[in-house]
Amino acid sequence: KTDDHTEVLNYTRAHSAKPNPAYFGAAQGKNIIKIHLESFQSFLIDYQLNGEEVTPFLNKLAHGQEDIIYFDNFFHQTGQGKTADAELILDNGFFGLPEGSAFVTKADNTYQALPAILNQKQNYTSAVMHGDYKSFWNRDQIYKKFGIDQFFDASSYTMTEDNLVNLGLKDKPFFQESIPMLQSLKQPFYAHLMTLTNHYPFILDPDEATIAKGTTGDKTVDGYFQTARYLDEALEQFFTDLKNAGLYENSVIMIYGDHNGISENHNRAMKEVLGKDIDEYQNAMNQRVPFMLHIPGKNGGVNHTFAGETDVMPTLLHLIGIDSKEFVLFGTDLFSEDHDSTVAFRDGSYVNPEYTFVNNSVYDTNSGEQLELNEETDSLKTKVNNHLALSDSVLYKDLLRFHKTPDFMPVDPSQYQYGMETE
Ligand code: GP9
Ligand code: MN
Repeated sequence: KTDDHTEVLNYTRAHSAKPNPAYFGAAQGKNIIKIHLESFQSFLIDYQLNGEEVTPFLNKLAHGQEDIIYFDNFFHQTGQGKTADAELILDNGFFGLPEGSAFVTKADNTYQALPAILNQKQNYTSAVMHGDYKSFWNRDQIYKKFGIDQFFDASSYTMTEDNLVNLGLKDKPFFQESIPMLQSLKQPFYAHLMTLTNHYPFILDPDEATIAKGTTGDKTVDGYFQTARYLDEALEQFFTDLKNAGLYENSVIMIYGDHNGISENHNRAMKEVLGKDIDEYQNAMNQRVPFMLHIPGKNGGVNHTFAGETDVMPTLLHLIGIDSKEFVLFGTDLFSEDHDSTVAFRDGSYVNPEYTFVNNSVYDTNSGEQLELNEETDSLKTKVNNHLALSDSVLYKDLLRFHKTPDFMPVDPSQYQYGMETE
């Protein structure tokens, strides 16, 4: 119904944050290289295992090397759709579903996704690169709805047995083989590179491991350090290769962790790793994932703003010089003075600089001390539930069918094809 569309639109328009003039259009015409760090949690940054840094390159980036802006209070907002939820959120600015994966169940919906918007408004081309087969998570169907021009899936890479571990292609050959693909794209481009090695069950060939395993006795947690180190090395090489290929200078580099890698089933081992009890407060803190941005011409450093994955799309649109307010987006620009720093989790929990609300209990975000529920935490709870419900109605009721906005045409999925069609 169009009433539902109006209700959502009134909400997202009122909630949206106006751009920061110092950042609006700052990256206009630049390529966007978006790097997905599979299952990477922020606790790894600066973590020392037996006195040794686990991810030395990412640590340098987190401390401003390469003029990277590191957001150290950034949280994932995914649900059961895991990677697919992270992709959905980052490219559409609303949440995945409370159950299942919208990539699979809502592929027939209408979308107004970032790749299509960048294409229509600023003439960008788009590509996704990933060392798994194209139908996983129904990507080959939904990417057409997002207007993704090219999808380099496993069939574009060297998938020999030596090159495979965990869910697919190892990150080192993946990045290496992606360079010529990036060079083949018409500029400016929006390219999304999705890594895979740091994925459950976190296995790595011993001859490729350059750090010892953890010593908790929990195989998952112990292996996680080795695959995270491998990813870190792959990323460092990729930065070098991007520079040598002449692709670094003219590009925004965006790095993000999609969701947690270590679930609550591993609390005993994580207590040993972090040196503190993993109660529900600490579990919420553990949902931090890195978010990093290199914007040509801007200085790097640590930014402590509380934010989540829904905030990425409005931030990118503004950096490219596109007003986010005309689209149906639930996050707010990270650089805006009006940024909303309450981060909603998929299950209705939330975190902001003051309060961490989980399972109807509230904690001081800084100290972890339990607090009494109060008027403010109650009203935030209502606000978060309403926020999630309105986001869900976009998907459940396919509301973008009704959303018309200037200079944006509905995407025609039949215009896109990825390799040989099998269906
Ligand atoms: C598979 C990869 C992993 O292609 O994206 O997905 P996940 O298991 O993290 O959802
Ligand atoms: Mn994932």
